[in-house]
Amino acid sequence: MRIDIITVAPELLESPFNHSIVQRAKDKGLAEIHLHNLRDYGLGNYRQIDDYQFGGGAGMVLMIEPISNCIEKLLAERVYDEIIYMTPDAKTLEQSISNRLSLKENILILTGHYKGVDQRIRDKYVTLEISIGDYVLTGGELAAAVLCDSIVRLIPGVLGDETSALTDSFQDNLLSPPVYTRPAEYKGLKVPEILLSGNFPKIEEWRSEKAFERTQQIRPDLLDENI
Ligand code: 6GU
Repeated sequence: MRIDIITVAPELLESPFNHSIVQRAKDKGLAEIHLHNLRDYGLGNYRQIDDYQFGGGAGMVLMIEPISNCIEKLLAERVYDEIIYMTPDAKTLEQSISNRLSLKENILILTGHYKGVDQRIRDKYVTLEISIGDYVLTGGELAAAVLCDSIVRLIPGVLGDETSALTDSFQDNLLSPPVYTRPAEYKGLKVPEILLSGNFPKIEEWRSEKAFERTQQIRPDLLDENI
């Protein structure tokens, strides 16, 4: 998979993509991530990329021309399966979206800043708009890092243990059950007996029960979605 990201702050994305799962995917040749600094497409001597909004109001808007020039250059090189705009005024990211995106060849991600981008960019190029939750970040870069991490770890071959992504929270709209490791007792705090029993059907049953209980307590809204 190839992911291109257009951003005004590429340095915010370098660290997350040079560590952990995403680095592993890059090393294995399963994912490529290319950052494009919007400033390189800025207009005039000052490389202008934003301007005041028509109609007045506080906050700058990213201009159509630099973004359009950058997108057109990339579109001339390859076909994108999705052109995604990261913005708080969009549908919230869910596991099902990451699952679907992990099967794509080429994804282009545009991250906003300030008041966002000129609406004409969204109308003309963007095929999918994603928010990562109901709160406001300074820019879309951290949101793009979240999206990419959630996608890249699902690419077949990226995770060492092929089954581990399947048992994540949310893969079945349930939160994960509690987990424990050695020691079996620490200062009087014990691991549930069942996990030490070696009775694997019973252990699975216990885990399902706990996952359901936890979901019911913390995220009952997820259970409605299972119906
Ligand atoms: Cl995608 N961008 C920004 N700026 N804030 C957000 C967001 C995105 N998702 C949640 N908050």
